[in-house]
Amino acid sequence: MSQLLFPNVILPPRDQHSHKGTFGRALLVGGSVGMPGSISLSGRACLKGGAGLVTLAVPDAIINTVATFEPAYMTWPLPTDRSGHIPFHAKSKLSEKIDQADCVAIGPGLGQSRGLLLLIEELVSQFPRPMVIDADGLNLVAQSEALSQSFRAPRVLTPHLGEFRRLVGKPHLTMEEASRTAIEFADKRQCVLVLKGSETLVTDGKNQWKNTTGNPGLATGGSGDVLTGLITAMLAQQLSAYDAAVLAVFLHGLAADIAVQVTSQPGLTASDLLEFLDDALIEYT
Ligand code: NPW
Ligand code: AMP
Ligand code: MG
Repeated sequence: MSQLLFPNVILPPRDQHSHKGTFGRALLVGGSVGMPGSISLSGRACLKGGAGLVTLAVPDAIINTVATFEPAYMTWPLPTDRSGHIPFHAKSKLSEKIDQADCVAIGPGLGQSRGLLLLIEELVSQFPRPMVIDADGLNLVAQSEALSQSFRAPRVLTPHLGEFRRLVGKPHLTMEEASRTAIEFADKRQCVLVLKGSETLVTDGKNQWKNTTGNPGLATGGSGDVLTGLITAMLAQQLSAYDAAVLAVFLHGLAADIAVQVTSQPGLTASDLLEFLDDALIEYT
């Protein structure tokens, strides 16, 4: 915490007469039977990061569980297929909400199936506004021929090393090699790449931010799902894709650094982390 390098990104102070519509409508798509928690953590982080209205589109089999985790977000039921995932025919139900969204996140706890591959191909190529792609969203992009070209709208991809190896089809990349490849990937595919690790790299191919906040307390299930929600919150508040990713990565790590002043590193959970996002925002602004 001693050598804090603050990013040069401004989250504008809130206008006295602002209202929830001012801070954007975020739609988060994910969850599956067995993984209701991940998308909930993303949704809660999106609220804590300041998005005005947050809706979680999840399989109807888990919607009651997801809704019970947090009263401040809304939920939107999608069908559940026999494997507990969202099927391709959920597209029409989803589009009712997607059309109203200022930004979308897809992937936490989503799982993988043939139907989801087709669904993500449509969403990622057609949604005209910013989108965060994480977790199984990345694994599906990695399998898609149709998504192997440049992205045509702002896209933030948030792989850890394992996910990045799948994305580029190189199972043995070291972190050092991955950092170089990430810059090339972001440049070629016209996206923002967040290569997560102990020193997360954010790049759009031209600019790089090497993050200095965070600690091994973050090495716990769900901490990446929190980051996804936080990036989405920054997009909802109209930061550019690159600035949104940089600020969210910084605040996510800062929250963890503040957290371990009062909890242990092993004892830090992703749910705890949410409670410290406020302190990080206060320290930042
Ligand atoms: P290892 O273990 O080092 O040998 P996966 P996932 C490798 C959901 N979650 N960080 C690693 O190798 C997510 O949202 C739900 C991490 C291993 O082979 C996803 O939808 C939760 N891994 C889904 O689970 C809480 C690294 O990659 C593989 C790595 C699967 O996501 C948990 C692991 O990656 C979770 O968020 C690194 N730096 N480097 C919930 N509460 O609902 C290499 N690996 O298989 O994509 O698993 O990240 O857990
Ligand atoms: P995920 O694997 O998707 O849950 O993401 C894990 C999150 O925790 C990412 O934001 C990582 O950068 C962060 N993280 C994991 N381990 C560490 C570590 N040792 N030091 C700092 N951050 C970490
Ligand atoms: Mg993850």
